[in-house]
Amino acid sequence: MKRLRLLRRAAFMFLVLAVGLAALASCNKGGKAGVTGSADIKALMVARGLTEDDVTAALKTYTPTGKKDEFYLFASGGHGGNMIVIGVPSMRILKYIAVFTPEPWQGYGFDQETRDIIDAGSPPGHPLGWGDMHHPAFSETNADYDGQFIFANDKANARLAVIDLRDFACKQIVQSGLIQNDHGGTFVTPNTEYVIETSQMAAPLGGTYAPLSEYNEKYRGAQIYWKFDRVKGRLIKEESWAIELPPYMQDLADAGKGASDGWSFCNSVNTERAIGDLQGGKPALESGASQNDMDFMHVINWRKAEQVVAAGKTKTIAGLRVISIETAVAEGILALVPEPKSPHGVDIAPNGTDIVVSGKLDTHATVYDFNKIKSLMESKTYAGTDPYGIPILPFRDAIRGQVELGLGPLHTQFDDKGFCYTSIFLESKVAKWSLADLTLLDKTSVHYNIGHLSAAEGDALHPKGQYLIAMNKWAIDRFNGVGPLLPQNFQLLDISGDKMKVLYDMPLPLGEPHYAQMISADKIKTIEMYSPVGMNPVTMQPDPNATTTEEKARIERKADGVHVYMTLVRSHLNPDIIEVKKGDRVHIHATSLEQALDATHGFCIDMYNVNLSIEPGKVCNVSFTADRAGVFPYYCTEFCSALHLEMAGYLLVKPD
Ligand code: RUQ
Ligand code: CUA
Repeated sequence: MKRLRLLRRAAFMFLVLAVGLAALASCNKGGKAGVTGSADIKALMVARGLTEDDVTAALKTYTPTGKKDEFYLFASGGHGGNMIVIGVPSMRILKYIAVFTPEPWQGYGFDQETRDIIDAGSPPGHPLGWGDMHHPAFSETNADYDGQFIFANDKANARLAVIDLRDFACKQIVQSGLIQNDHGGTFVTPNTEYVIETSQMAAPLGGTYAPLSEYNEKYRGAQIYWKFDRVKGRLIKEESWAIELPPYMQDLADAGKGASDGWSFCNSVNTERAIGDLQGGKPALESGASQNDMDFMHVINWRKAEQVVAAGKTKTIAGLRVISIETAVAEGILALVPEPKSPHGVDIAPNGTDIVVSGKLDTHATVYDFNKIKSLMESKTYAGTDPYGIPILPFRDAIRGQVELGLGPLHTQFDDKGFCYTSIFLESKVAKWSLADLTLLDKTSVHYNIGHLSAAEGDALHPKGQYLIAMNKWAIDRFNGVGPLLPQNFQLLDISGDKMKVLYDMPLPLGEPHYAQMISADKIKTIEMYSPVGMNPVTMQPDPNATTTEEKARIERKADGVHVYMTLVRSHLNPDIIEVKKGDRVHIHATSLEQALDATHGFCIDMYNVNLSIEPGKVCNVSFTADRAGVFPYYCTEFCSALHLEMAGYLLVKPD
């Protein structure tokens, strides 16, 4: 089997090389290599059943060893709770970044630092063991990705995470206490002033109780503006605020840019305010929420809302300053615009004025004109108000036009040439259309059930074009079977020409990715190690428990237990024998003395669930109670050197 696979791989590499040579030879007429090459290629193509299109696609994605990718794709890992980093166009997985879910290889959720991160976003005393990551968003400078941070939301528990792109590690998780879950996150304002998070299921704000019979009066949505401190790399709750919204099911949002900078837009479904209740003989939520022909986009002037907050016109709920609907209406910072049936996705075009919304139960993409919306708000030209007194702008006067795309349009991305790409869920297609003339130009089949799509920097001020990823749910027949739980399928499309072309299928077998953002690789500047020795990876500051030279390695008995100041360097741990008494609290402070890129160590203690990843220069702290007597070997878990197996020691727990 293995030999067959190797042979096949060798054959394919040869094919690719040969096609390359053939291409060269045909430019350089008279070259003999092309003739032989093309005969061999033909034979290989026949043997493997490949068409010319297949070979062309292979040539566009195949990335030989040592060659790097042009783009990074950061995809949410759905209920895997992690973020998946993929190179484009090779589609090679580069890293799973542990975020909402503990992950042993990275030691995430095992050392004190990362446990604290997870705990901070969990209900007190109830650490959450998973999350449902939905929408990643890069930090931005002047509305373009800057490659410094990426944020993501956990829809299930209304948490937000901050990931530092210097070391591809999660540094912070927050939960507001205001809302119960959040589909509409994360969206970043053009200079990362705020990270926007919006509730999905309405509930009494602040996590209190009210019966569903009081849904219309007591249940509310909210949009939270999390203040981001770029220097600290942290979301600051004390400087954040929220705006109360009606109990519609708020959906995705987007922050304005260019002309619409200072504004945000959030669609909603269930303006019917249905609550389900099948047991009570009422229609299911899905049908109750799909009665109206129009739902509402929420238009928010956040720049003005900021001033309302500064003027103290807020109430405090769960420690967060909240602008009430009443105040928002009185201050003219909130309006609604009708949106065709069950909208999904609201995407601001690079021009800053076109706002693209798709209706899941409508065949069009509707393009709103920000300037029209703004002047309707300024002139107070309303078509009415909703039950909460929020002005509704007239639909026809707010739009620039519509384009018919197909059944179930969802999300739109943009390229560098003025084209839009919209996912068409029910048809399993991507539609390419012209923003200027609102005309459909091309449609290509993807496989299948496409949700989001992601073009290179495709929602920034300056999209890059070239590639697009179709994020398809459930790869039913694309790959070898793995049982009933199907992987997802990311398809790479070439969008550089007039017609889109599918180049590559990539199974994604961990969680259900929702959205991804793609960034030019040259914007990502990673560190190679934590430097100088003794850095705390979360604070990126020297750790107070660091042991910066091996001479300082020691064991100290203190009032709160046994402290082990350990160093790791190829290929030994010091101390390599730890003796404690049964019942002792043990605190390990492990410091890597390495300052080379290829020198990661790990540390585990058998049967005590202790597991750390200690990259060069890093400090990890972990505490446990030695509640079982016996002899417990410990060792380094990374294959770090020829004598890696000998990088080990003993924990001796003496019986009473
Ligand atoms: S949503 S498939 Cu969860 Cu991002 Cu549109
Ligand atoms: Cu250090 Cu293996």
